[in-house]
Amino acid sequence: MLEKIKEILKAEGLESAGMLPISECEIINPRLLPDFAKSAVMFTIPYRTFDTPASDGFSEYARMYDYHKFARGLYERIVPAVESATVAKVRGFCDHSPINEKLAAAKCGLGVIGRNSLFIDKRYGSFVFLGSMITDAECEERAKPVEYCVNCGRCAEKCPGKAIGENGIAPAKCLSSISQSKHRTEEERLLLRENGVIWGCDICQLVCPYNDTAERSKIAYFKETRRERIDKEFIESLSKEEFEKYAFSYRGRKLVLENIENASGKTLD
Ligand code: B12
Repeated sequence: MLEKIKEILKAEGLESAGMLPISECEIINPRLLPDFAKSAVMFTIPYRTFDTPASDGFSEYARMYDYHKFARGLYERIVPAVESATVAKVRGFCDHSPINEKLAAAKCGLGVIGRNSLFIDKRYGSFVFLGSMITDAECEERAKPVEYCVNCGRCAEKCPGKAIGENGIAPAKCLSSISQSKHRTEEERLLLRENGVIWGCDICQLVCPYNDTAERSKIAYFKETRRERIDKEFIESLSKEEFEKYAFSYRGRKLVLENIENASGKTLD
């Protein structure tokens, strides 16, 4: 079963996949869990295409077309193929998923969990998105023991919000979370400004030694849509339809522009 699914994913340029029983997954959003769920297929979607990181305040995932849309298109193509190849019921997720995707990928043995709480793929480092397919097939694979990074501590040391502790990240202190929030304190705005953060944050990934030797993504969707520079003029110039192709659109254009203004050092009302 897993071998057939791997072949289908490989034809899409996705080379790393594993499977585990649903009982081994941490359910974080029970309402999304299909009632037929018996197993989860996890796979990685590499998105690092850069050599030198951009410095305009937009994190890597935000400077290319939205990965949720990539996943939607992918599932439209592969779910029917997986169902007919395996006679199983399948539902695809990415991010908005019933399970803790990082933990599930680690339990499939695809890589390790970093101190920054992110999943680190063996070949592509942490700049990978995770896709999950929940199926009604009995799982022949056993969950692997979770492996962790070497704990060099660089991510915790460099995290501007001091969000990384011994037990993972405190989401409320993570600048990625703060940048996406419509309600933040003046202190949080200052933290964004001082660190030039506009949308999402990659600091804990950029300092991670596992990313030093990571391979680059070969996926055309990310390679072709990545923008080297994003600024106020660019955001303002986008039509509604173009704007909505980016992941940052979900909070509206006003917040993105407000964040750009904030990072430029201007005081906001
Ligand atoms: C909610 C969420 C966020 C939130 C909160 C993150 C969090 N750790 O809770 C915010 C907005 C901060 C966020 C940011 C990012 N995210 Co996010 N996110 C998710 C989502 C939807 C759920 C995560 C979750 O709740 N997991 C379950 C919790 C229980 O586990 P945990 O994440 O390990 O959380 C632990 C800590 O938070 C800790 N904890 C809780 N409170 C406190 C308090 C203190 C003081 C301490 C020390 C610890 C602590 O306990 C938890 C259990 O061990 C997943 C998709 C999914 N369905 O899994 C994507 C996901 C994890 N995100 C992803 C990405 C890409 C990012 C960003 C890199 C985006 C960016 N560039 O800004 C950043 C990275 C920040 C980071 N270092 O984690 C990818 C990660 C891929 C990978 N390689 O691992 C995922 C898997 C989405 C996907 N399908 O690709 N994310």
